Amino acid sequence: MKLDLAKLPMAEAVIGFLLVVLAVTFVAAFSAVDGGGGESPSTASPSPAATTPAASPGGSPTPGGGPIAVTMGDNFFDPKEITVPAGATVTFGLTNKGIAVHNMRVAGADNQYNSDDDAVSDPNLITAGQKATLTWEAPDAPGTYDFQCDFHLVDMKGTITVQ
Ligand SMILES: [Cu+2]
Repeated sequence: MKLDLAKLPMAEAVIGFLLVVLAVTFVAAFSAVDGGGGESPSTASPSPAATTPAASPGGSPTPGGGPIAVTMGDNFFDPKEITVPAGATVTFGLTNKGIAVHNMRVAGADNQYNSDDDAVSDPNLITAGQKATLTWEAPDAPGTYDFQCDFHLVDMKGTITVQ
């Protein structure tokens, strides 16, 4: 009996305390929504997906402008047909959106691979998700010049039209 008498007021105190906490929490939550107090960090607008101005999309050649965006997939280039002005120094902005390792090699003015005038992406091995660049001096002579991925010779190739 003594235990019960001792416990009962304790239980009441605990329940009362919890009710007070509950009430305070409710009032605080309500006032936060209503008043929008400066202390509340939840009102700060979370914008994790802020629009980051990436390299100009579209992949359209921009003579004399920024890099020409070329996407690498498994196993293809997009675009695979590119047109640049004769004699121009063009930079390709490469992005490997595939899983496999890729690269880009442009046959030079002789349109032969692995001769001295090839242009190769930097870095030469572009892993999944990685970006790279390739700067190429377009020949003065109009024509069509081949490019390829050294790792996927059969199906990963394209042409650059110099005009
Ligand atoms: Cu490849």
